[in-house]
Amino acid sequence: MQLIGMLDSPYVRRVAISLQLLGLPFEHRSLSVFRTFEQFRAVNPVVKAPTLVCDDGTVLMDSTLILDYAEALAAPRSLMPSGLAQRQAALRSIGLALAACEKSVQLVYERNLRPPEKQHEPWAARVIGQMHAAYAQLEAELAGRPPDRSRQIGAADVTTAVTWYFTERMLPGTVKDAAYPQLRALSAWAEQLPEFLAAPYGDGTVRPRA
Ligand SMILES: N[C@@H](CCC(=O)N[C@@H](CS)C(=O)NCC(=O)O)C(=O)O
Repeated sequence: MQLIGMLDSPYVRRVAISLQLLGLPFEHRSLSVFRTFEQFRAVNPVVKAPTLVCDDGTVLMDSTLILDYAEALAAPRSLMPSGLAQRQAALRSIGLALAACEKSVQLVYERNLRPPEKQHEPWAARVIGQMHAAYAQLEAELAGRPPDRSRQIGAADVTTAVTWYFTERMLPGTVKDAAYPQLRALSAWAEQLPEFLAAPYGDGTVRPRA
């Protein structure tokens, strides 16, 4: 199967890292939804990253739906806990991380795609407030449930770490003074894992481990 999209997208990166953790082989095509719009459109007319072209040619989109398919393919291997309480906690963290991710991406688009005279500061302030609300809740969740570093990283921590890294890289001014020690520690640990190193943030291609 083929994963389409650039690793500077947190959505693409969470899929690239998760597919590796699930042991699923894939080819990565680092197409941009902006710079290579037409090439992307030839694969998926909706031009959404990530896009997954399955082995039978079916085109999937949306990172969470792609990961749902990947989990089914990889079963019984899974990045989600099986116990109900643990699964509920993971789903809550993933929801918070995806909200922080969405708000970060919205702010990047507001800042980078709109001309300065068309930017609407009340909207930006609202989005930044929502992003911090999500990160504050994630920080509290992590404080109560620190990741077990002796075990394989799970789905919630993958999405949280990828999202935090994206915000720090793309919107450094919004989080540099914020005290999120748990998020910073999670990110530092996760970014050293082989699956993260093989899918580095940026415009490169996933480098599968030998
Ligand atoms: N909910 C989607 C969001 C994906 C998304 O918004 N991706 C961005 C790139 S970071 C994109 O495709 N942007 C182009 C567009 O929406 O036109 C997911 O989880 O995959």
